[in-house]
Amino acid sequence: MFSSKEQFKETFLDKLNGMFGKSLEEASSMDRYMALGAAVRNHIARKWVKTNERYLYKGERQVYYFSIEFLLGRLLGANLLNIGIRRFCQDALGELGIDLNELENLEADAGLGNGGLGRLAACFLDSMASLSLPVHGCGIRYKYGLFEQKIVDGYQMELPDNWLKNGNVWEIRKPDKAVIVRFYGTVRMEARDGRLRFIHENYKPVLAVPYDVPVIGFQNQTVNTLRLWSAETVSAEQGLEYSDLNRCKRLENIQYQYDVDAISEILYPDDTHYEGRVLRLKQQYFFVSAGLQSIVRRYKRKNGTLLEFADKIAIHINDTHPALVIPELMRIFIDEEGMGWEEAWQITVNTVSYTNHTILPEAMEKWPVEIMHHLLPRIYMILQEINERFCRHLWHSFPGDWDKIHQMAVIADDYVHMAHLAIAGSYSVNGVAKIHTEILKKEVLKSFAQTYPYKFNNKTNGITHRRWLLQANPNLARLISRIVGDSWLYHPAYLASLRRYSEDAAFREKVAAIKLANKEKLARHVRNKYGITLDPHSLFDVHVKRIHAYKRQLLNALHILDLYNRLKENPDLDIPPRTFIFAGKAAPGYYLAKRVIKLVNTLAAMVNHDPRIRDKLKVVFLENYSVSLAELIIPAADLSQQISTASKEASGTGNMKFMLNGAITLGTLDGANIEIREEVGDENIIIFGLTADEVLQYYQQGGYRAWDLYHSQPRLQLVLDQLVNGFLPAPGEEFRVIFNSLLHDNDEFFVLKDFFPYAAAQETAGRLFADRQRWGRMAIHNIAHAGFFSSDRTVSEYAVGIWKINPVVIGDPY
Ligand code: DL6
Repeated sequence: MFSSKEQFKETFLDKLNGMFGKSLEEASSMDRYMALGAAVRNHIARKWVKTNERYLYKGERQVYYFSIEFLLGRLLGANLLNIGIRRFCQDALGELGIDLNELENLEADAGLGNGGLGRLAACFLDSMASLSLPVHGCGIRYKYGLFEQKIVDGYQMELPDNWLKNGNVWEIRKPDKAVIVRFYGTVRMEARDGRLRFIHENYKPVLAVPYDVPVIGFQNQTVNTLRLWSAETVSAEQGLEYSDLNRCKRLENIQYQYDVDAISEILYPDDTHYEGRVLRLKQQYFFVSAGLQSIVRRYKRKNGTLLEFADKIAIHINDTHPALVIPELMRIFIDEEGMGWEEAWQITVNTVSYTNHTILPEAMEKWPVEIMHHLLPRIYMILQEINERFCRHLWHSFPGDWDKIHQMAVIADDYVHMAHLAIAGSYSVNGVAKIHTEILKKEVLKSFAQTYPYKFNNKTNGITHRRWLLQANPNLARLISRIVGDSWLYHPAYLASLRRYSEDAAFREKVAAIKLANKEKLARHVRNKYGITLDPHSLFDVHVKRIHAYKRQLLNALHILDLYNRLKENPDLDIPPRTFIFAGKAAPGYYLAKRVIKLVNTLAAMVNHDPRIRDKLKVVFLENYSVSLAELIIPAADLSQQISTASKEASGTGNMKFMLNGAITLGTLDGANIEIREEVGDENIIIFGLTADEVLQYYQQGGYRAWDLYHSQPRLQLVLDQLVNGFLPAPGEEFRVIFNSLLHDNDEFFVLKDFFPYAAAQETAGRLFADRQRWGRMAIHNIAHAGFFSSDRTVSEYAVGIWKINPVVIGDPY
């Protein structure tokens, strides 16, 4: 621990001198940020080493959480909070004339993820360390994170996110722990010592170098590790075997360098569309192979044998992107460790568990056999063997039912089906919200659930209340602790004790005052950045998340247009002033989603400048949605739009962050909204629209007749016509594609079908908001019931129900 402010200041100044050769006066703000980060990292270094030693010594089961995305955001603020020295640092730096907030804002977001899946992984890391659980992350150190979004003329432009340009003070490069990953080549079989051996030859080696990032638990002694792998060319210094070295020399040319660099260069910017790109498969195998090689190597060094591997190691795969852990573990066990198939398979299945995050058919990964075979010849052989044995096994469950076996096969119709592989090769398969797991079991993966009922289970998602309340909304966090004590920090379920204060008018006032201050802060940001003035007393109606047809930003936009029409017709329409806030990125190739962004910006340009509606409506689209921006927006929200087409959103986690900050959900009965309703009760949430069963039934019948709605509803007809008749201030046929998707393509996501129920729900929201006392009660009920949605609860359920691990308490290292 820093013994005093003086000692802290001395350490900080030493770092500044040592790292940059500059005095405090000479140093730039960035130098100061880097020096502070380095001081903090040094500060936890001993705990980090001790945590690793303790894990090794205790011999308890370790979990490795493999994820192709970790959407971490900034780390300085979170680390200071978790260590428990934020206030102390703020004061000490203040004495040096340095503003800690300013330094925190200089940090680049680690945007190594697209959205829900990657952010969930980051929340889990925080909870795992805070619960003293021996869990490590394994992923890719992308040189460029998710693209930076700029809005130019209302259109989304994508710029590279060069987040490492100033270096990353949190990571430690560990070249001595590098391993080689092999691509391409051929496999030769050879009989030796009475055994068939598989020799992978003529491959292209890639050096996987780990960068370790500390994951600091909340006010405990645990510092876990997130290991991110970076691809490098192989060179002589790496101490390679002679044969590898020769091959590398031959390969040392520009193309080789280029191919290798590409592997960890960029994060693929689409989370809902599977794309069969070779580079993506390379990324997947790259981190899977590197991660497993290092796990097995470490395990063997300690234990000598692999006999108890599955008792001591659990590998969790975050969706199917890391599903190659299954054939790769088999390869290591069989080819490198000399195990027989049966033994290797048993250990593999007992080691691996899998989370499914989507039922969208277009997101289900399947790799063309040709690509798999060419890129990973030995892995493909193993996949063939897995498939053959799996199909034989299915024959016992469904004798003679070839159709079913074909539907469930790991390899079928020239594709490798990754979800099928993940289910066949794991002991646990979980969905991420009750309804999602039910849909998996009853619809999407029904035959698998019949075959392996014991594997399927639900683990409703969660978020870390430390980042999303304590850090993002410190005034509310302080108020809560003053009123009910701070046990909620360690046991978020204790937030429930706030419930009775919903009847306390003075407390409601205080909560409302904090909300107003957060809204003012956001309004200042909007004014400074966009020159738009927002009324902080208006209803802040927020829709922030990836832009996707199923998330229905379009429904929100059409309703704004309808409201605008009605307000123009009747400027005295009795609605509370509203500020519609949007943010979110569209995948660069997702044409329709990008048009929706343009539509929202077009509405903003029209509405914000129309004097006739007298500031009753404002629309803003905040560019470059990120974890940091979410931390600014969410505490300022009154209404949280969670309006996906029912059945499509596996869980959602934004919904949880908003309720934790006292926003009321306006949502469909989809994903975790259903469980939010169970927690807060019907009277504290606004629900509308088709249910998942109704949606699925419509799909079975081939949809509904969108044109009938268009012809029978003049209000809706007007709005739709306005998209294409030149009413909107945008060039020519800009929104024709949206019009067509709704009418000619028959409204796949039921935007028109849910339009009037949505408009009615919005009216309800406006009415409730106008009754400040009622709204205040609802807000407090939402905060009080958010404890269930802490990722501490979720991760505890994984620990007990899937991984079968216990906390390992790390003793005080000082
Ligand atoms: O489980 C985390 C998150 C869910 O909350 C979202 O509902 C879901 O859409 C998201 N899925 C993805 C894409 N997944 N794949 N593959 O991000 O996961």
